[in-house]
Amino acid sequence: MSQASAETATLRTVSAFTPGTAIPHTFEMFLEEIENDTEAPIDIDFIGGPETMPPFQVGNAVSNGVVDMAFVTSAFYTSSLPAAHALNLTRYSPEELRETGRFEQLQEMWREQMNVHYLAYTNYGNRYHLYLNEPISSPELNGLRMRITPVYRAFVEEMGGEAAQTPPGEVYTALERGTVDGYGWPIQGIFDLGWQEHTRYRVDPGFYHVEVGVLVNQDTWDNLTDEQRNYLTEKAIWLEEQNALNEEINAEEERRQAEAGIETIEFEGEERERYLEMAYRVQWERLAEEHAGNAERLREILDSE
Ligand code: 173
Repeated sequence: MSQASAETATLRTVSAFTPGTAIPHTFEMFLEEIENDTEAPIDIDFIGGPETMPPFQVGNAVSNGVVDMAFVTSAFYTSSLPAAHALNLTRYSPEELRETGRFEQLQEMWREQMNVHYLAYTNYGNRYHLYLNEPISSPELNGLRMRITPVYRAFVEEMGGEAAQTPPGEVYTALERGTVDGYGWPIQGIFDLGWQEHTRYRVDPGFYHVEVGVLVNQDTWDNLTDEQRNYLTEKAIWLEEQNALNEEINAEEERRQAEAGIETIEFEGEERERYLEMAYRVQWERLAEEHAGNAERLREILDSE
């Protein structure tokens, strides 16, 4: 961080998602808000997206201070904070997390384990789906190879699919070459990188809550003035309010996907309930197996009454 004057701090910022696409849409509104505010005690030096830094390295970069701020999903930094992607399984909205003190517990954990301040939870209200090029008639993926991140791995494997992890930037080529039969991705954004050209089906319902966070390096955060921290926190709450836009955006994406000829494979009734129940159960189980301590702590914060 550079301190131009006592009043203004400049935060070097990266994004794990391509600028101008659906996922960073509200984050870019937040950057613009700050940029357009002539009174802002914060300057943002936006360095760029995945073209400037591989998405799975962004968490590490904000953790060790190579950058001051990052827009990144928890599934991309599980090597820095194991089980971080339990955030996707939250029973509570960001607003409810804040009201009940759970947000502070998350911040404590992110500070202790990753040396970052968890500033804002974006993309809540957006949901993950499976997309396929082969039809299925029940929640089974036997013989199918799916592009995944840690968000989808346990669920895909539980259904008998083979899981292949790639960053978003490699999905198009994998589909074009047929090295995968499908992929996991939110309802928003498949048009941004041209994936509709190689997508025949979307599986409904969507599952989990998409989480993409704004993280600030903890040393940077500690060196800000109270005024600067309060300013960023206010803007973060404003940013989380923009999650309300997702309902309408989701509907528009569904419409566009149908128009592009993507058919829906929809599980209904009891099968739908079983599909959703399985999604949550197998992910909590996987997290508990692999990272018992963090999984237990996160389950208490995100999933307890
Ligand atoms: O599929 C992914 O790359 C992924 O895990 C993700 C997470 C949040 C938003 C978009 C994609």
